[in-house]
Amino acid sequence: MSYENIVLEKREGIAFLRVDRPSALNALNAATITELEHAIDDVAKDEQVGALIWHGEGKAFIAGADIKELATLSPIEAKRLARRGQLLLGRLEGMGKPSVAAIGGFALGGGCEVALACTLRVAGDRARLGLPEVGLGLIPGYGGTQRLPRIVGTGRALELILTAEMVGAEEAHRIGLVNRIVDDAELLDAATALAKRIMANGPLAVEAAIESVHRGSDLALDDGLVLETCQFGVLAGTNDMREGTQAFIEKRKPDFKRS
Ligand code: DAK
Repeated sequence: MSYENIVLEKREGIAFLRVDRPSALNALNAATITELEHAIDDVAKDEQVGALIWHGEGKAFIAGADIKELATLSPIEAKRLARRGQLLLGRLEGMGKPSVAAIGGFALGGGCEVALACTLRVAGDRARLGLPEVGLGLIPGYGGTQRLPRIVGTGRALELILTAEMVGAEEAHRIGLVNRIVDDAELLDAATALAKRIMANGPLAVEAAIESVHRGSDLALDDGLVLETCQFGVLAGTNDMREGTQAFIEKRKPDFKRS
């Protein structure tokens, strides 16, 4: 599939996914969602790719769903598009590889929700994040009401959602909405360094840790602990676990094979 609204590049085991509609501040229309579905599927299946970095062209990460298109949708079309967006972000979150949102500029509405579905978030110092949907007579529809409170807590999530106000990078960092802030000029380098740091670890362990944290947050503590022990047991049977422990004993770097 050739892409018109996104660019997908793979370098050194990292997939760089860039939304490329700068004239609309990278707003997500249906055509872009279709391309993103294809790209995420590609990244998820590609054994050579260990991590994804999602970023945006120009002065926005993503300024949300395409409001001009939204205004033309029938309720059924809106429902279908919303479900496709939710499934897309579920696929991103659950693809078994870490993803880093490199947030340069606006990450609003659906754009903020994309960032929330990424494993980690790095913001450029001029980033502006928010969920302005209630100002449009909507509520966040791509998981914002669910993922935001899990990341920043219910009180802060409700404040952001109900006021519809944007926060800058500093405030986003203070409340835990983003993991790191860097100079805008260093955004991609910082996201890449973070992805590489994670990729130096056992990929099966990274996958299991992401799954344990995400699944576990929906479970009672005891059930989450059982999930953790199951993941632990599965990893104990992998070559990567033997390699990781042996490398420690032999005082060398491990060479993980994802097996
Ligand atoms: N959609 C479409 N076009 C957009 C856009 C958007 N979200 N954001 C910006 N643009 C367009 C502008 O219309 C303008 O186009 P032209 O007028 O030049 O043709 C161009 O991008 C540049 O934008 P501005 O001229 O406005 O740039 P400024 O620097 O002055 O302002 C801004 C930047 C980000 C403050 C402003 O553009 C803005 O407020 N944009 C809208 C942000 C927003 O409200 N985003 C949230 C959208 S709501 C659903 C599932 C999910 C969702 C909805 C439904 N289902 C349940 C159905 C998600 C909803 C959302 O994301």
